[in-house]
Amino acid sequence: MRNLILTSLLAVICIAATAQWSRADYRVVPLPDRIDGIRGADFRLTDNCIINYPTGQRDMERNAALLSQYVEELTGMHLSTRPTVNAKDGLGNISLLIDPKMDNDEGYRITVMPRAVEISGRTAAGVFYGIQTLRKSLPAGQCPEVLLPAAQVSGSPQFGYRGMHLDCVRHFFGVETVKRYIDIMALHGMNRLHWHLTDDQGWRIEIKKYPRLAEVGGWRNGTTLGHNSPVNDGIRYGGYFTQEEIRDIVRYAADRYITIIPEIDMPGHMVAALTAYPELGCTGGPYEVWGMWGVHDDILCMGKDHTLQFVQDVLDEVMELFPSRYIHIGGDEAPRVRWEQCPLCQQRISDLGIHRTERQSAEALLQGWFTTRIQDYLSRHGRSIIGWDELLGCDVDASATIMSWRGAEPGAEGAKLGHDVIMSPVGPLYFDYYQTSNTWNEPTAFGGCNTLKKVFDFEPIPAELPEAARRHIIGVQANVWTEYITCEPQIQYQVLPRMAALAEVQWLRPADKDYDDFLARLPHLVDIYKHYGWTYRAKSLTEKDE
Ligand code: TNX
Repeated sequence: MRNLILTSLLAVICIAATAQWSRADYRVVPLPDRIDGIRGADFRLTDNCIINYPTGQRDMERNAALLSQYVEELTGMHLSTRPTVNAKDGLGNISLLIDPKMDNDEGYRITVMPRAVEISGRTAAGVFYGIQTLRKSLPAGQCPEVLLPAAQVSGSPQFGYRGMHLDCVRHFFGVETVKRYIDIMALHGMNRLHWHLTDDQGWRIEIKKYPRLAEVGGWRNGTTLGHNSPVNDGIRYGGYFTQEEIRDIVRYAADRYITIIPEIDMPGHMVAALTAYPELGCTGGPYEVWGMWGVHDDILCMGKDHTLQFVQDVLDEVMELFPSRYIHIGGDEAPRVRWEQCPLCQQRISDLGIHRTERQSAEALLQGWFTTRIQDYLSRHGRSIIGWDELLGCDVDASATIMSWRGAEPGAEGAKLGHDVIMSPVGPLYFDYYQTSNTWNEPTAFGGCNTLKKVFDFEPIPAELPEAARRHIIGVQANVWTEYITCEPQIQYQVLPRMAALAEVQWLRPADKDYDDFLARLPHLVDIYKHYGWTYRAKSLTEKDE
């Protein structure tokens, strides 16, 4: 008898414990705009539930499959999916629905009723964000049943452009790592991957017309140790993505509503290409794929028609691979010392009738001329350019989107001039920077100190920006340069949990942001990181911001 009582007591305690563990909590990261309780019992999510999607809609079918995959990864429950046949299908199940009456293209609404769950969006992308919110509200760990409190939960992003950048040049990361990066972005509700594919230290995209770009330009003979020390490891290093791999990654991202924006940096950061095709430079070389970090004096020669042809040919293949409306053409850190000395570049300046102004050198205007040609070429193909904020100094047309990296001020200036702007200032959005001022025992980083709180507190729309310019701030992005990041766990360490703070910046209206509240919601998201085996900086959850 005593045994029986004890066992029953134990059972009750166990059930109570599991019940607590297996209740969904909709206060996820990024926080939904509204969570309104509905009267009635919890919905019981078990593996008897089916995920319905509208018949004949491929993207909704994929959404259903992804929801099923996420639930299984987190809880072990296997939910099957099926096209909806009639309204009764909803009973006891989860239904994915398109609701044209919703106003934000990427907004979502989750309605949890005692006997049915509906995830709606104006578009399939919106439904996907609803799926992410539901996913993040689940416990991470084996459980046979989750109780979903009856409620209506809705959210919509503040910015249409919610980006992360990844430099696959300074160090090379393969298909699997990029796909996992995309998974991490999807979990955080982000939709643009700015993929840095070419630079002085390597050319990482196969171009059929110029095979030496990847074959020769894809490899360097060694890498400097430390922050540009005189010691080079002498180890040949490199790699590149084949076009087939790129297509695969682009599709993988698109399935998760992430557009990949490729960056082909020009006219600077081109030493890898010059090594492969020395005639593209002013001096004719020889050049060597660079094993140091920083800004190199050798850039594309503007005096040769061949250079312009080369760039267009490369962009033809890039456009073929990437359906993105935007192509990032770099434009940063292009020293003009070679152009100043190069007779062909000087000839071009005089042929074009370029004259220096009080503000700009003739060579700065030459970069403007080049950029405008590329911009025209791409726009004839229905594409638009994004360039780094240096473009503002080259008199480019206002239809160029500016990526503000040397602070938020260039972005504010650009917006006033009528450019669309993406904010990704070094402080606090360079995730290759340290996350603490106490750098002892941190993995080597570029420098700086961009804490979790600084990221959270960032306001992409500067307070003093005039009303008319505010709508030009179309988005916000964090950048991950990889001079000092050599492997995937280190990428994850640099971005997690700072991406969580960025997600709140991208999704929430400023008045809804609350750091303490964010910190209270973060541990559950971190449980999900742990569950997936991702590396993250645990100290950021507890340390006081200096
Ligand atoms: C500046 S951001 C660069 C990159 C470096 C980065 C390091 C930009 C347009 N140029 O080439 O990798 O700093 O943080």
